[in-house]
Amino acid sequence: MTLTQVSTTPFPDQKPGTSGLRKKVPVFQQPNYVENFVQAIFDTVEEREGATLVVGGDGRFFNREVIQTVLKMAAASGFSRILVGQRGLLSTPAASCLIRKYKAIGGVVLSASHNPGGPDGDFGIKFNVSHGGPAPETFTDAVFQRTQSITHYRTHRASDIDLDVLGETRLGNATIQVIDSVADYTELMETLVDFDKIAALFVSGFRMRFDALSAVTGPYAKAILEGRLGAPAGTVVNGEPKPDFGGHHPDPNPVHAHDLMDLMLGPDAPDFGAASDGDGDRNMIVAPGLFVTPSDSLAILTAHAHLAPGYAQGLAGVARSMPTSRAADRVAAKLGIRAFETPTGWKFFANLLDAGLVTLCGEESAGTGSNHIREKDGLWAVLLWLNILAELKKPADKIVREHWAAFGRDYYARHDYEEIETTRADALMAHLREILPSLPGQVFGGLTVEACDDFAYTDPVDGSVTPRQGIRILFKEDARAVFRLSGTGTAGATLRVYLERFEPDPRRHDLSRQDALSAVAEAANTLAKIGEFTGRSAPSVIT
Ligand code: G16
Repeated sequence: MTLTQVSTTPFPDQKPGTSGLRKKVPVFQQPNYVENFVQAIFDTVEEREGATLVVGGDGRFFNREVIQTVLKMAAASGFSRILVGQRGLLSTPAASCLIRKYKAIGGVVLSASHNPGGPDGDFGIKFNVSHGGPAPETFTDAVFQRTQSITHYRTHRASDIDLDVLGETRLGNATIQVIDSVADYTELMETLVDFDKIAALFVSGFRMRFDALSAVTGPYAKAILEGRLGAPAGTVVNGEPKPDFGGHHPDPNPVHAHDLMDLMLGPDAPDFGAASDGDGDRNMIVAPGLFVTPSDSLAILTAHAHLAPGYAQGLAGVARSMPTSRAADRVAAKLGIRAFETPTGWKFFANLLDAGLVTLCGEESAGTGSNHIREKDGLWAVLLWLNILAELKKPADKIVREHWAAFGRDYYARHDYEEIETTRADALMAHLREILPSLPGQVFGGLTVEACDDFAYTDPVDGSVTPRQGIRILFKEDARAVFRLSGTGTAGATLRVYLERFEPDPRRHDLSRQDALSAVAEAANTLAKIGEFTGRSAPSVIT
């Protein structure tokens, strides 16, 4: 085993986005590509000497190889203890939990989240800082700067670490510890939700299906739902993480989790359905015969969280990303707690959570979380739902309908136009920004524009301002359309159009989402000239 310094030259494209560096697998497979980026991260972690580092990934294609590279480079870069998940697996929320519990300086998480995997799929590397959440922009900017001037990286020439067996190995001055990927996370869940109550629910005959989409949550869901809570074997399906996710697109929405949707909307639906994504931070909730939008799920969890032991004291506040529907705001108003609207991206919640301003937060993109870690947490959301179901002893669909009856229903849908040319997408956004001042008072699709802006966020904790976070258009008819470009795609640009309309009248809570939102969709299409700019006549995905 020798410590070596290897010469290298910069790659121009290593700029991390919202969730780290995401590219196609073949890009990461170029010689030195991974090493350059990892060294740039380590060089940016100033206090790494003698510190603890967490390492893991979502098991996608190339995970094991990159884990070995990261471990050898971390040992050569001064970290003294490196915790790595068994088989190289750690869900993003489990990594966040470990960083906090073991006071690590941070963690390297290998994942492209909900993006597809396999040899031609996506790969990603992200760094989470000592509070357990995604690195702030100051950090990722510094990493990018470093990638542009890198001349060498450090590593140990050593044989691979056995990732399958729990235990410790010395590598130079560092100790590498292969840890149980699930144990610490399970322990944390036990402090938040009532395992006994949920176990009693399963004993009473309650049945659910959890679809792990052949991604990382499988081992966690099996250990907790089937192992600890006594759900029957087979409750967790697609529970073995596979390098190509078994051909699944591990994005838990009605389109990609269609098997679960078919079951839940069919005659043999169990009492509850749930799914999670590639790295385990997103969740999808389905009641019998009824898909629960992530925006509604956040609102319902906010209304009932006090029923779980971890939230029995009540909530400090709730935060949602701007494109998420306003359903949670209505609950916050009733509870008399604060509600915050942040830009898309989990890092904006971290400041609010650290300052104790909010307890729960969530996003339309199926991320829900609380102050227990600094990431969204798919399985946690499912467990909190189960705790609420066990307490209320009502069918899940009834809980949703009663919620609408009490607060009104926010009809909601997202239209994605994927892989459009970047120049076309940029032109559409520029067009919107140009016409914004003239929109108020104009009528589109029978709806009148009341107000509109390009969302800018002032962080209530540190006062920092984040401009240009998406176009919001409010209509007098209590409807809203939001336009923004995705920050997580790896090919071309993805335009996201978020459509929403509030319906207070319970007699109108059973419309199809399409019917309820057709006027808003028409208004959005017309005013943004979507067809003209994208060259598409319909969205690629509607969720
Ligand atoms: C990441 C962020 C999320 C955010 C999402 C937005 O999710 O962590 O907070 O909602 O990106 O994606 P887009 O920019 O494509 O709309 P993940 O699960 O990819 O890490």
